[in-house]
Amino acid sequence: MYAWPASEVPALPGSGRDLRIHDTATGGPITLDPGPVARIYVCGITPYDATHLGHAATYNAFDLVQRVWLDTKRQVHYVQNVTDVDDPLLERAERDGQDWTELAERETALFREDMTALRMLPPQHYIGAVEAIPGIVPLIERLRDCGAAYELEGDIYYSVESDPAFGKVSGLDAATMRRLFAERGGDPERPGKKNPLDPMLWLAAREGEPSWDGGSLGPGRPGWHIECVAIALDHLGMGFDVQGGGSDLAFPHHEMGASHAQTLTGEYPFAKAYVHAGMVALHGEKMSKSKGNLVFVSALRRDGVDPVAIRLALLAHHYRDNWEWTDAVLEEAAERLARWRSAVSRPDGPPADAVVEEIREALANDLDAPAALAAVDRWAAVQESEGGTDEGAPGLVSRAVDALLGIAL
Ligand code: 5CA
Ligand code: ZN
Repeated sequence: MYAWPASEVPALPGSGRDLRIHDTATGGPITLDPGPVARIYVCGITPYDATHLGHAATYNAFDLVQRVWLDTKRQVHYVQNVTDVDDPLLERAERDGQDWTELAERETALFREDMTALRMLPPQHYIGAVEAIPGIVPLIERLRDCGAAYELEGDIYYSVESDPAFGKVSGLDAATMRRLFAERGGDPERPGKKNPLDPMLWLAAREGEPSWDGGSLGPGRPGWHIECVAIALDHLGMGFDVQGGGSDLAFPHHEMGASHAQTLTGEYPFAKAYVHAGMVALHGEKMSKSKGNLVFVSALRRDGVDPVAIRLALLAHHYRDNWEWTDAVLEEAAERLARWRSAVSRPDGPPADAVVEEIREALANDLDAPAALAAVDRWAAVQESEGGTDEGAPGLVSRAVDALLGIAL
C-alpha cells in the first residue's frame, strides 16, 4: 500500500543524543544503540473507524522516536501495518450493511490524511494484512511442521507451550494473561485447545466471510498476531530496534508476536525494545472504537482546529502516561502555539543554542516531550518580556521544534 507524504525534517547544528527508552520486557529504561539504519515496527490501525486522539497520541510517540534517531544522523527504516481484515472490521461492516473492503479503504484513506495533517513521518513500508497473506501462509506451515502449531476443527492454533520464552515481553501472571486474552480478541474458553492462551494463526473459511488460498492450510484468513510477525520479518528481520504500540498491545499482541517469531527463527529477541504508549481517555474511560467515546482527528480538523495545535496537545503529555482528553487540553495547546508563533515572528531573540540542547536532552530521556515544551516555553517567555539580540535565534527555535517535535510554527 502507499503510505502518505513526508514533511521535510530540517537538519540542526551539532548532533543528537542516543535514545534511552522504557522497555516493557525489561521493565526499565534501556539505551538503544541502533546501527546506521535504525529499525522500527509500529502496529497500525484496524480501519473500521476514523483516527481518534488515542491513536494519534500513540503514533506521535513513535514519530518522536524517529525524530530523535534522525537527529543522530541515522537513517530510519520504519514499517507499519494496516489490519485490513479482522473480526472487528468484518463485524462493523456487517452491522452497517457495507462492503468491508470499502470500509477499510475509506478509513485507511482518512488515516493517511490525518497523519499527513499531524506531520507524522510515513513508514517506508505500509503493508495491509490482505497483501501480506502470501507471506503469512508459509510461516504458519512452518510452525505446524515443527510441532509449534496444531489443528482444531480446521483452524490452526499456535501452542504457547512450544516457547520457553513465552511471557517475557509482558511479564504478567497467568490470571492476568487469561483475563486480557479474553478481553482482547482471544478465545480462552474454546474447548479442545491445548492451552487456553493459544492464539489463532489461521481461521478456516466461514460461510459469508472472506477467505484466501492457504495452501496446505486450506482456505481461510490469518490471525492477528502472525500478521505483524510476517510483515516485520519480511521488511526488518529479527532483532530490530523497537516494536511500538499502545499499552493495550503488550499482551497478548506483542507477547504472541515475539513468541511466534522466536519459535520460527530460533533467534532471540524479536525486538530489542517493546515500547508502549499510555491510553488516552474521554469522560473517564479509555477512548475506544468499541465503546464509541471518541474524538476524531478528522472531526477537529473539519471544525477548523489547527492540526499543529492538536499535535501540541498530544506533546503536552508524557507518552507513557494515561491521560484524559478535554477541551481545556486543546485550548491550552492553542494558546501555547500562539505564544510560540509570536515569539519566532521576530528576526532576533535570546540565544537559542541551549534550547536546542534542552529539547534534545528531554527527548533522549524516554521521550520527555513535556520537558521539551517547557524549554521552548521558557525561551518564548524571555523573548516576550525582554527580547534579545541574537540574530537567527527565532529561526533556530522554529527549525528545532519542527525537526524534533514535528511542530510547524
Ligand atoms: N491493528 C491493530 C494493531 S496490529 C490495532 O490495535 N489497531 S487499533 O486501531 O485498535 O489501534 C491502533 C493503535 O492505537 C494501537 O497501537 C493501539 O494500542 C492504539 N490505541 C488504541 N486506542 C488508544 C487510546 N485510547 N489511547 C492510546 N492509544 C490507543
Ligand atoms: Zn500489530
